[in-house]
Amino acid sequence: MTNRRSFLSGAALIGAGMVTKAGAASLPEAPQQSSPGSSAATAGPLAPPNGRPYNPVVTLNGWTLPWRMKNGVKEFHLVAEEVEREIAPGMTARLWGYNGQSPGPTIEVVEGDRVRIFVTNKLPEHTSIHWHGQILPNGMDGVTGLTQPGIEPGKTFVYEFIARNAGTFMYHPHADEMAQMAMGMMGFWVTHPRNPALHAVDRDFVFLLNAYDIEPGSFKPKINTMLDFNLWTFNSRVFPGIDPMVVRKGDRVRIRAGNLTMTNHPIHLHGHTFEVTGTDGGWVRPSARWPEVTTDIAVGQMRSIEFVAEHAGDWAFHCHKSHHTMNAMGHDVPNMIGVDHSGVAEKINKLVPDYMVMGDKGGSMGGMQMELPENTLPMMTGEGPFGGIEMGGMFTTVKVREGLGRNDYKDPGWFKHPQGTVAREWTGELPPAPRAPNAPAAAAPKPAAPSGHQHGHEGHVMEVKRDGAHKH
Ligand SMILES: [Cu+2]
Repeated sequence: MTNRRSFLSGAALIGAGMVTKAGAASLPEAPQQSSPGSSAATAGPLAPPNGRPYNPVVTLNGWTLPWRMKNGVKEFHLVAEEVEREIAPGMTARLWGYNGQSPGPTIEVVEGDRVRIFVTNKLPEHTSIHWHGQILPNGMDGVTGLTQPGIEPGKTFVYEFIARNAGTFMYHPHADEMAQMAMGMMGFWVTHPRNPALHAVDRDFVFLLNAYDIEPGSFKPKINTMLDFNLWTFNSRVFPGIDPMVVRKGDRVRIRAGNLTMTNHPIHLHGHTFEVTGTDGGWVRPSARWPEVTTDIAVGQMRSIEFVAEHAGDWAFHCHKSHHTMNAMGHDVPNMIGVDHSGVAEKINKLVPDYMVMGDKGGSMGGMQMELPENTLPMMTGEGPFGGIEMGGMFTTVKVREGLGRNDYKDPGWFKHPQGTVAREWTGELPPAPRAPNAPAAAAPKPAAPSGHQHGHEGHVMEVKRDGAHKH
């Protein structure tokens, strides 16, 4: 089920999708990921064609918005509109977004740039854009009713300010905010340092944490949900639809995430330690950084983490709330582990022929063949080289490989482990496994087939006295 997506180059993307919105008027073009059928592939970095130089970012399953340079001002055009977004192969959502996609395209500028952004509203209700984290004139802050009137359907507004501080930002409506953000209206913004050598990294990935509540079989999110979302997404994608972050061994890597969901996400990287080098307010001084493998990103926050990709492999990267690595269906079921259904299932089958016993050996559904309603996703999914990965939602991998090209972001396939470096079944002698003091004797699970010599006997319990001395 894992796709190897082709990465579009920024140039190809613009060429294919350019749509002139304004005719002969003075609006800059609004490049588009045309919808439906818009690509959810990760576009490669978009090298700046003009203006000050910078090291472009890569938007996970997204793209960067090209601009027009006019008398030294960078002009962008965002169009708020209905879009179709493939959440993962097998499920498409009808969302609201910008320029054909949700999230909208990433905006990249340089510290000190004068920026002019035209916002055209093609939605059925008014909207606005708040430039989350920017230091700007109050009237450019995008809060409907407080700092500007709403942008009515069919109207275009213009925002203009200087991108004062380098760092990591977001944009989203500040109009009917709960509904519009639940529908997918948001985007990433990176202001690069004036000196491209400052904070330079080899690979710089960005994405938003977002969430949807879409009933299996339907297409539109429920917009009044407060906490009980069933699709936890990176850039409106769930695993296995999220591309891997492909890096070259030895690269210095930055991953920036912004949280526009309604709960926090402890984001966890395997196989490496990282430091938080950027927050909502800018760069963290080197003396104030400390090593982590998980960093919590609270609601409304942005975090940049950095690490050197020293260890080759396919390293899991995910939110550590286990429900956030599951897809739609079945968060609200009882714990059936150890419940013996054997007599009951037969009786129920007489009434309900399709009734299945679920969960009596744990929650694993990896091997289960269950017919899903149209347009939804299995809860725990994804095939890896060793079988089912049993993940969904906010999960992907950082794939570290030797000798990749500088701008090569193509999925290299699964990691080939050096011989003898993969966990494997043990069939030799076993050392005794000490158990907690006063633990009841466990009924040892019967092995399916005898597999070599078993040490000890069934029900063998080793007592551990408080002083640490062992006795049988
Ligand atoms: Cu989470």
